[in-house]
Amino acid sequence: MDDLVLKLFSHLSYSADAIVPHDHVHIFSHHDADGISAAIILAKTMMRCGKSFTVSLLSTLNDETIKEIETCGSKCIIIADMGASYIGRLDRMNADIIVLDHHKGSEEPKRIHYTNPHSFGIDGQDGGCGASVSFLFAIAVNERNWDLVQVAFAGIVGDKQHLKGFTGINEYLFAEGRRKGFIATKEGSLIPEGELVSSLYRSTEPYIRGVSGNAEGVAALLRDASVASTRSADLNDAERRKLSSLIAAKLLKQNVSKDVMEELCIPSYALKDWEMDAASFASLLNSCGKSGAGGVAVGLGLGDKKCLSDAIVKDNEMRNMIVNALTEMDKRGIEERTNIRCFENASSGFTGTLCEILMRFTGDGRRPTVGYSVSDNITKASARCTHAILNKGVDLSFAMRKAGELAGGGGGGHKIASGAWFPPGNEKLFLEALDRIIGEQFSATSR
Ligand SMILES: [Mn+2]
Repeated sequence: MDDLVLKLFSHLSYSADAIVPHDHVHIFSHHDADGISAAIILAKTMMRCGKSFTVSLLSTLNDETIKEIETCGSKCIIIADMGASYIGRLDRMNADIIVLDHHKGSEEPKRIHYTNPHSFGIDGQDGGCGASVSFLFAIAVNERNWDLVQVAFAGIVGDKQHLKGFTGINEYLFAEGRRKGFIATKEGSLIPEGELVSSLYRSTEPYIRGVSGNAEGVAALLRDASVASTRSADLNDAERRKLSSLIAAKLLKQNVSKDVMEELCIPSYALKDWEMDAASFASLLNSCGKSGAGGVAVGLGLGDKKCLSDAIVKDNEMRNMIVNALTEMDKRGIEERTNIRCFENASSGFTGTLCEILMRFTGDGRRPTVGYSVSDNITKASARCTHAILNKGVDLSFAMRKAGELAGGGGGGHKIASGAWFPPGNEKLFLEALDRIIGEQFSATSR
């Protein structure tokens, strides 16, 4: 174990002691793939200690949802993948509290147990996520929990911490997880896993123009590649070569950047006990969490077969919905402004996901992409950019907050991924402000 990870780990052994006197633990976590992976790891750890537990998944931790924690009545509470921005308030609660977060916070606790990679010189952006910290907690409770490293990998991949190689906690988990035989790397591929017709139809990693969301396009591609196999695992070498070069040619034609092509070719991580790779596991958890079926996701993580089949159905529904929205948007065309590209999404909930896919697979990659959805009383916007755009001086967190405020609302988030909200009717005002602010950020660095 690297020195920094070792320090973080020994800090966690104190947190592990804190659960000993309690028979019941209430686990709160975030409803995305990382948060749910963390919740599964913690729930399984409690089960193995013979403790009863409750899991609550929150879409976000704010002044409203923190009340759920304050009134849950449990004497022992674990909060994963969130909490860093409420340390002071959690400190004043009358319970044994353990916070396992990786988002930047500014407060230090006086009383509660709080572990965050940022406090140990490890970058929580890519060196450790909610699931990685929760996993270290699990092995601080008992070495026998090492098998749960497989679940942690769904969180790591779900939070996209694997794209630039492993560092920090993740580097240790990868090396040990592989050595112990829980994780195996498989060569990356442009061909999606599973039954070819449906997986190509739903493919968004990559989004292949004219194939994703297009049944005739899928049939034509398979015909052109002379593929007779029906599953990706059964492809022979010639079929595999032909199919991936045809996909690569299509991606180049739609101007996919070298960086994105490289990301598509990174290895996938096969999980020994799960008959799937980490990305598929993350997708199941994410789809359940985002469609309000977090319980199904936790259930599958605890080994329930019915939950697993329900989750597969939900995941397929969600991915169909996303790919249909994408093809629709791609057909309609994205509005190109001077410094941003923008689109309106009819249904909210996955605008950020659409932004990211449209940016990486349909744009020239030089401008941030922003999407918004209008409902009765609020318009919500999500924006995404790339590392290359960040290097040109763009800070979406600042720009989205400022433009949101100018449109009568607010916003914020990360430099690379951010959100904003404002009253409906102010979309034009918001987009103009955002376009101008991002233009200022671009020109401040080029000067
Ligand atoms: Mn996370």
